[in-house]
Amino acid sequence: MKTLFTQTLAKEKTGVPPIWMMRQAGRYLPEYRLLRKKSPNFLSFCLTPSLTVEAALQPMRRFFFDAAIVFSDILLVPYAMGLSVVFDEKQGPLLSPVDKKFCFPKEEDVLEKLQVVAESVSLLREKMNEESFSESALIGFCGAPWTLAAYMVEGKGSRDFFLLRRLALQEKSFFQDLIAYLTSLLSKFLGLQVRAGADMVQIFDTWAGLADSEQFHEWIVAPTKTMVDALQETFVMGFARQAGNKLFAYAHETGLDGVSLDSGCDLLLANEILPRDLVLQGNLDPVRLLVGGEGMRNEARKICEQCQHRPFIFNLGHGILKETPPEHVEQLVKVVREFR
Ligand code: 1CP
Repeated sequence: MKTLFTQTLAKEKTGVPPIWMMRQAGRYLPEYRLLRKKSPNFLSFCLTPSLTVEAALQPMRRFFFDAAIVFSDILLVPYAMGLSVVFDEKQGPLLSPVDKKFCFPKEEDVLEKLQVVAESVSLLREKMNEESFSESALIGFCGAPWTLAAYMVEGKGSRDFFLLRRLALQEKSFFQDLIAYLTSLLSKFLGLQVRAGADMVQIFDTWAGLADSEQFHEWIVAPTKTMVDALQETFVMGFARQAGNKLFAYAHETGLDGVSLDSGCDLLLANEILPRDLVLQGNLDPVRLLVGGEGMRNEARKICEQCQHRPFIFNLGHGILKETPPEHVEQLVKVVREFR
């Protein structure tokens, strides 16, 4: 059965693009906020497949997106590596920070702990088939080595990740080891998700914009290429947020099948300069979705128009904001589906 999503994965252009949204499951949905109460904390929620599957299905039932994404978090990997990871309501994620004395745990032990994510993927596929979403794709994901290193070194979210950038320069040999370790681990982690039933995987490099051009090549392009090579036949999408003009190298040198674009990226220009068979994904500003109305609808049509002659997946430029009215999401899906 050919669907918009599988056609796009096969790098065909489809006219009307398939649509899903980063953070399509989560706090903007009242049913998620209710479900979330069934677990004492966010981490234990992510470690309970019956709950993660329900969370991933909620937006599918409302909006019939062309793909579901497994409900998990990029910081499950540092947790599985033995770091303390706490999601604080106000401060966001808090981790026990690593430094050059960090002892890397055995890869098999970490992957064993991450097996729960593969369980979420296979249970989600099963439930999607039962609930008439058998034609929708299933997306697996992980954080990129650079972005995970950012949280692991800094110990929390940050605007500029100063500790990360200083350590990458001052303790280069340790940083090299950290990135190499994560690159190998994450390749295998994505492999687990693919074997469990993921049709596509996305590598989230949320903090790619912080790397200078030398670091971008060393810590982002090269590790991404290693991961793509390890995943062979798998369809791999990368999201190097705010990479600016370094996106060109990211698209050309990694072997990625597609790139997800942030809202700051000029889609018309990206369409012109990036390879014709590269799938583009993006890039409506989440604030436009939050505000809604004719402004949102016009911008969405413009995005569809600009990419109608290449393989393209409609998405946001970053995750849905928690204040977003769900009705706006419904309206956006309608506009995209009606695009001609
Ligand atoms: O209690 C809650 O509901 C906590 C909010 C929340 C949710 C719903 C967090 C904490 N993570 C998630 C789920 C999540 N995280 C998903 C699956 C949901 C979906 O997409 O439908 C995914 C794909 C992620 C990925 C993720 N987590 C990224 C990469 C993408 C991005 O948004 O840039 C990052 C950077 C994180 C870290 C993280 N987890 C949670 C928060 C609040 C943050 C950001 C912290 C910061 O500001 O640095």
